[in-house]
Amino acid sequence: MEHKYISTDVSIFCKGCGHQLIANNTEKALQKLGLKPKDVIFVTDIGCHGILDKISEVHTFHGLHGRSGALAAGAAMGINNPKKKVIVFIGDGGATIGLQHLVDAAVRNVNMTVIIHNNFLYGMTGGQTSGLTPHGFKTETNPDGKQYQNYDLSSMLSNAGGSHVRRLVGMGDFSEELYQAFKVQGFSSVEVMELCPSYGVKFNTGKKVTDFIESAGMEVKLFPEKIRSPYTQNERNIASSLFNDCKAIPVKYKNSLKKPLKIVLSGSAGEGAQLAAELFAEAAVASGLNITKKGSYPVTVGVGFSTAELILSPKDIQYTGIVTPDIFIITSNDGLNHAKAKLSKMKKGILFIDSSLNPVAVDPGVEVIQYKFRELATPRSAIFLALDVLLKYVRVFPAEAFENVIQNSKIGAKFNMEVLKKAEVPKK
Ligand SMILES: Cc1ncc(C[n+]2csc(CCOP(=O)(O)OP(=O)(O)O)c2C)c(N)n1
Ligand code: SF4
Repeated sequence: MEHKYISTDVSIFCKGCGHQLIANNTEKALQKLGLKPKDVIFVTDIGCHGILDKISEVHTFHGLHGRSGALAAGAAMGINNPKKKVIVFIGDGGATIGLQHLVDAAVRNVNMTVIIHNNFLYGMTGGQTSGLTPHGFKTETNPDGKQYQNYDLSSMLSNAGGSHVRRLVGMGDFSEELYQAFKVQGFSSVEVMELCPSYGVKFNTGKKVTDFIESAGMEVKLFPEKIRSPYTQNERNIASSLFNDCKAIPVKYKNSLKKPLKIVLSGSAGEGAQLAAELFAEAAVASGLNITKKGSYPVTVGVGFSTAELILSPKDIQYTGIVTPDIFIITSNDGLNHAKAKLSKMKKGILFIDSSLNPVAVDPGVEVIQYKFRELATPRSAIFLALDVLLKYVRVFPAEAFENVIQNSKIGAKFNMEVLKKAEVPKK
């Protein structure tokens, strides 16, 4: 087995849940497809099916309930690369909420596969009725059975023009059917019919999934395939995209990093934390490292905290979250207040903190470096100075790389480089 996409040795759903079978069959189908895990993107959303993220070993994006279809369509159109595979995992509840997104993706024949986990109810919230719940099916909200018909999602997606649309009963090995769908260039969907053992079976004792499929007149089949081109680059080019203007950054510097390094910057909105992190990331790439950057700030973008999380690594970075940082930089009171919870998890590493801030209690294993970042560099450039001092102190890549990136950036002309160049390095 060359690659792994889902850790199927861990069971994350209730015992007997069909979602686990979908996960297992997806893993098998992807094995057959043979893409590198880096070329596979799972888009999930809210619901039991969405906890698949926990055991995924590919790119994942978890969206709002019902929105995975739209998010995946955006990703697929933006990536616009037939060698990448975008797969949506959505429940019947989510498919009800995001129906138009799915239909629209089929209309455009967006290059993605949608796996609909149709257990006829909202599983995660206790078994309520969804738009795909068949007539007569009993749920938490319709204990006497739903009084009207479900809509036939697969028929709708097929009629909308999706290249490859299939409905199947989620039992045994259906990896070949998933593989056939994954292979399609264009829109494909597999509606997997299952019963939720925790609610569906409990409310509908003695009934089988096939009883409801039959009484609703839903066909279990591959719907007539459409020979259509997928939504293509020509159409995408006329729209703006985050992927336009991406430039390759040549490697000019060396680094000494042997394992991932997790850095959190925490300052105030309007004081450059996000830009500093982006320029730092560019310098890290120019030093041959992989890096991820996540930004977080309140919706009121001009006030309050602004934090950035950076992971640097000599190897691929599979997960971009930071639970325990190795290095924390705090340059303002807003930053300090926001940082407290995460800071309390640190048992070792380094805290660079502005000297003007009140002392903060940290684990004795954490080295604390107080520095006059705000006073020496002004509040607007304090985080830049802090990152420069960090590089000179821990020496993962040359501070020169960061300084050059700043100088060549949009703020370069006005930036006081002297304050970085003259920065004193704390004594070890
Ligand atoms: C916009 C929004 N509405 C409602 C909820 C509450 N909610 C969480 S999970 C869920 C049910 C999910 O059901 P389904 O999509 O069928 O997936 P399943 O749990 O059956 O896999 C709901 C309604 C939510 N999280 N977000
Ligand atoms: S509640 Fe139902 S859908 Fe959710 S994991 Fe349990 S069995 Fe599966």
